[in-house]
Amino acid sequence: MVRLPLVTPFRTSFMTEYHRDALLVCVRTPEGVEGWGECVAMREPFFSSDYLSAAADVIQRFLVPLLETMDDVTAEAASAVFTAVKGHPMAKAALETAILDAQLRSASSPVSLATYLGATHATVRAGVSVGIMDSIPELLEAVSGYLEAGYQRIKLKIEPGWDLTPVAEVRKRFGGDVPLQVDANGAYTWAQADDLVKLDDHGLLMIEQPFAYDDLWSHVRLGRRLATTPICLDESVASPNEVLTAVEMKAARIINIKPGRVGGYLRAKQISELCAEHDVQVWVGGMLETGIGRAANLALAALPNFKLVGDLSASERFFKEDITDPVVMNHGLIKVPDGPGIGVAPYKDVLDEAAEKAPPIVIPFVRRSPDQVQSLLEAAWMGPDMPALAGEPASAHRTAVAALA
Ligand code: NPG
Repeated sequence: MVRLPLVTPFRTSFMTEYHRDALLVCVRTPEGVEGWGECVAMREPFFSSDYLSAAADVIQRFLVPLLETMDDVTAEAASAVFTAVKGHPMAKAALETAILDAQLRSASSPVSLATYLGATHATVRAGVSVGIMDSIPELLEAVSGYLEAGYQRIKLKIEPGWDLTPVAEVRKRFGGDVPLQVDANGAYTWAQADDLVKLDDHGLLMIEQPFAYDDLWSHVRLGRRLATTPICLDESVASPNEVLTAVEMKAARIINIKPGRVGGYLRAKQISELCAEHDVQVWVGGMLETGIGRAANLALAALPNFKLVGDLSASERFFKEDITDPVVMNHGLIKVPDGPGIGVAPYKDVLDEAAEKAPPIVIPFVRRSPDQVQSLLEAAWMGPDMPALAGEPASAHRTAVAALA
């Protein structure tokens, strides 16, 4: 686990972040090649049901044991066996990315994640997400700084009460040509739809996730009332099937693809192809990633279907010091890493410092039969370290579960 202070607090409709706690996953091949992945879950399940300690738990208890049944651990095969575990996409994505990174680095001719995924661009356009602020002058100053720095697209976080005025003021000050979009993180209910309809007059690129993640129907209805502004979905779609449902229902014309939310880069690519078949535009969403996740997101954004500018900003937008070589922006563009794998690795001193605070969890890889894994899973379920079970005899708990069932 690493903790990075944010340069300024980042406020969304669901929380204010002062620092980023990131769970880093490292896999080591028998030859000693390391691969890295970052788990984008937050400490609390406020963005989605994922949260950090649950991700760490599911990786240890369930995902690693599933890998132990495989003869040849590859990211593609891991992605397939991980479907046995329902949900927990951010845990799956972190482990799968670490495996993929190691796999690409240890190939007979090492290849970058961008090349492996099929990237067609060497640079991508930088976009920035601007949090909810205490005042309009503060917001205008922040937006002005980002535009001067060269950001090619501005996303404003909104919530009921912080929507029309900030959008109108940004338009008034910076003009109608600034590529501008808004993101509500599901903060509105259908009763507040009129406010969202008023946003239609401001030439926005999109309104992202205005309603709750499980409220596709309100998105459909809002779409019918908006003359020009497309709706984009984020939290509502975590799998190709959910994307298909949303698209067929006409709940969205745009999808924000976050590799963590959809369970990894392989699924992210698959969803981007599905969207292209249905004429749905896509872009890469950000989750305040450290340099590890940021590097991998850049590779995804370089794929041909990602035509819209993503939440891809320089490391310094969020962190004074990143844990890898920092991601930098030049003239509004960011270079896609071209080294083997994700192209970056965490600085050793950062890892040493993190290890002093909380020792890393090391999981030895033991090859097991499916039966052995089954007993392991049962043992994990009954383990004394399960907080809810502490002190309870296993048989009593078994009875409780049977009674519930
Ligand atoms: O550029 O990394 C970034 C941040 C982009 O606004 C951003 N992310 O809802 O999309 C979001 C939001 C977010 C941040 C969500 C952190 C969850 C955690």
